[in-house]
Amino acid sequence: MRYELYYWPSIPGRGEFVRLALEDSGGPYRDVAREGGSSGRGMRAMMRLMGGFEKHPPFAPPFLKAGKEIIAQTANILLYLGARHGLAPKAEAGRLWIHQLQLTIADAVAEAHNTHHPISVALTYEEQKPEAAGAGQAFARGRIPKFLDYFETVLTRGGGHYLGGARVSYADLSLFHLVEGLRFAFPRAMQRAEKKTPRVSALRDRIAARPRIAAYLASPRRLPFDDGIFRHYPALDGDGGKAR
Ligand SMILES: N[C@@H](CCC(=O)N[C@@H](CS)C(=O)NCC(=O)O)C(=O)O
Repeated sequence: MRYELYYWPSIPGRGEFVRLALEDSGGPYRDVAREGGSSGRGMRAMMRLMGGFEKHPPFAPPFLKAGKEIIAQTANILLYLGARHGLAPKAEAGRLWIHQLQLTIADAVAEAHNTHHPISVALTYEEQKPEAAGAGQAFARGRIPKFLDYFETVLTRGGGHYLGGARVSYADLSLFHLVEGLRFAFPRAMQRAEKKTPRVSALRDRIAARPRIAAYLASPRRLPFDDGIFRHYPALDGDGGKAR
């Protein structure tokens, strides 16, 4: 099956969690909203699916078209892909465990996003800068270490190289992206936190070295971080400076 991924064309964002699973499984896929470049052809196709007459319309990207199915919600898409491409255990207990880890990663992603939009997604960052500085500093101080410690504990207790134990899953690919995003947005906090979570850092390196992922990271398909979910505002990273 040739999958179609739909996600905003200029940021890695939540689309990247799906992209990493698609890249790692090696199957061909279309990144539809990026097609046609500045002509906007791909974006129009994405907006048509969101605003059209689908029986199961997605609320927001990312979503995946697999044959006639349109599947949205990042963790839901990965649940689907994981089962079909050897990126999740076959037994139900294992599948639910990996899904649970993915939902925890989704919680961390939402919190990271909400540091620069603490009042509302509907307002710009500039409209909530003082609140964002407070939210960012609390996230950097308290929540980043808490999330990383949790994944460190999972890796320790699992006794293997991956979150699920001996075999890689989509949750490992997602933890790679979470670490990458947090390093970009909160470099100071991450430098501090990662000193205590060597297994998480080693997992990040192990994923980056997977041949298909390494090839993807070196390709133009990989988008740089900028002003998406993971944004670098020094004042949010606890440098004591003024919010910019
Ligand atoms: N829980 C959803 C969140 C989806 C989401 O918030 N997508 C963002 C981009 S990363 C979006 O376009 N949101 C539009 C909106 O919420 O109005 C998921 O994990 O996929």
